[in-house]
Amino acid sequence: LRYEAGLRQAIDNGELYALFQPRFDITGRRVVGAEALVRWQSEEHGPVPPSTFIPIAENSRLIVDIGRLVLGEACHQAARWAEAGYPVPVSVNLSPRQLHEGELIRDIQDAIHQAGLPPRLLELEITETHLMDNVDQVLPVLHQIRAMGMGLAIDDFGTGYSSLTYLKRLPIEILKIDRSFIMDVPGDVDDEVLLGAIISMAHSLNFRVVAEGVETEAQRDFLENLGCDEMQGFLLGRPQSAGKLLGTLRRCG
Ligand code: G
Ligand code: G
Ligand code: MN
Ligand code: NA
Repeated sequence: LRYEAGLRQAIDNGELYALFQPRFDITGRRVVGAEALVRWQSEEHGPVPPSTFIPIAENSRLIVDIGRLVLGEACHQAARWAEAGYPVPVSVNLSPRQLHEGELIRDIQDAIHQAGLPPRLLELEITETHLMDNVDQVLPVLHQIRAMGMGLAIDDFGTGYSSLTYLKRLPIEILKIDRSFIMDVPGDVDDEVLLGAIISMAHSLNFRVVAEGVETEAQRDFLENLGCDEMQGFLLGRPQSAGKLLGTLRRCG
């Protein structure tokens, strides 16, 4: 609880901010988007990793405030990239609570209006596990998001147990394959086969497929051969400031 109060204060003090990780086409030549990832630079504790404070925030309503902050910052920066001639979508992670509490749709509308961002340049990510555990409550919100013209991606795909044919009935167009499936390829035959099956089935159902956590050229080659569409990972770009991302766009936009 003390930690929660500290986090509350950190939000008010402006200690939280977003970095942006570029997403590339599978050749690695062009940036096709960027994912907003929240960071906390604490006056008191130094940098606090999201794996520490996101779960705390998710256990309170703080995640709604953090989500709103990231959404605002992401839309603002994506509008600036677009003005500079690089209209690539920004992705924002949604927490379960944001989908159930608070005023998500209004927060989204406020963020894009204040930034003057075309809705198609905002994409929202929801994890497979959360989606599957709450389809009935979440589905109407997903339809609203799509009706407003924004993109929807399923995050950490493969860690839950949903079937792609089931997912296809939801208004989702992008599948982000969890890093755990990428980690040991090429080499781990089971994962190689699994990846190939996921990608080809996803394509036959018209999903766009993004590989997460690509760290080596060998992984990239392997994914390109499987026909994977896009990728994210340390090989091509770490989470970086919005200004640095603009530089990346100038080189690879
Ligand atoms: O950036 P990093 O790999 O350290 O993020 C760790 C975890 O925190 C990831 O699962 C990521 O999805 C989550 N995360 C990062 N930024 C946000 C955010 O703005 N909102 C939510 N809900 N989760 C985030
Ligand atoms: O859960 P989600 O996919 O939203 O989280 C993305 C997280 O993955 C971020 O914390 C980001 O820092 C991390 N990440 C991104 N690329 C790589 C990578 O190539 N390797 C590893 N280990 N982590 C990565
Ligand atoms: Mn994500
Ligand atoms: Na993910």
